[in-house]
Amino acid sequence: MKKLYLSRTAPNPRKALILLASKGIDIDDMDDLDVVDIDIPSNEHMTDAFTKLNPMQTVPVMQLDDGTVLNDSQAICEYLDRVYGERSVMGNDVVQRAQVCAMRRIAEFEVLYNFMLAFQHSHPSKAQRVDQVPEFAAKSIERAIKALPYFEAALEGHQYLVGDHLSFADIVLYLGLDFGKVLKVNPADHGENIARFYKHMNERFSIQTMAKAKSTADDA
Ligand SMILES: N[C@@H](CCC(=O)N[C@@H](CS)C(=O)NCC(=O)O)C(=O)O
Repeated sequence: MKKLYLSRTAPNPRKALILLASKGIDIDDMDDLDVVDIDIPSNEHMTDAFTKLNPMQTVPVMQLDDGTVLNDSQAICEYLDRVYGERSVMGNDVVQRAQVCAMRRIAEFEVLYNFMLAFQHSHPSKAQRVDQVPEFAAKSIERAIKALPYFEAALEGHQYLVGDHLSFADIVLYLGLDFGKVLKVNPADHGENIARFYKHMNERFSIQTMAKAKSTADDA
């Protein structure tokens, strides 16, 4: 049985959860994959057993049947995309794959990563993990915000960033915008297209919606 170690509220593990959900796959109802919930606030990712699995002490981590360990969200999502579901969210032809890759990297490095840096340098829960430079937080938020007009323009007249279907670039941009809310950056304040995009994605993939889907599945 494959194992996927994750936290359902942290952005990098959420990439895998949303990727599968976007393909109509309920992660808690897969025949060949077990989910192992890791509680970051209580440092479950710092235990000896987990550190042996992933010396980087981060989630998500996936362990395949033969023991192979994938300890990066992009790698795990590439794997999940190829193995599960019909349509690839990484793009369905050479050009689309390249476009999704470009958009995904800009969303990741300019938006999500800068918000994550701001959080790591300002939140008390990260003080032990990060040598915090509090002034860096505001600068990182500024840099993330500076990238938003690019996405506002890309979404003009389009529901998704690449082509007519949801892609992994949309998932990463959504997670970046969603994480920005933790830092009091409201997507609705950064253009009509971003506001519409965020609302649409959030209706499908918010932490609350996905938790509800899980509890409904559990209740059934
Ligand atoms: N490169 C890694 C980064 C993963 C990462 O930073 N995960 C965060 C959650 S979003 C984590 O595990 N943080 C643990 C901590 O901050 O102590 C990936 O994309 O998988």
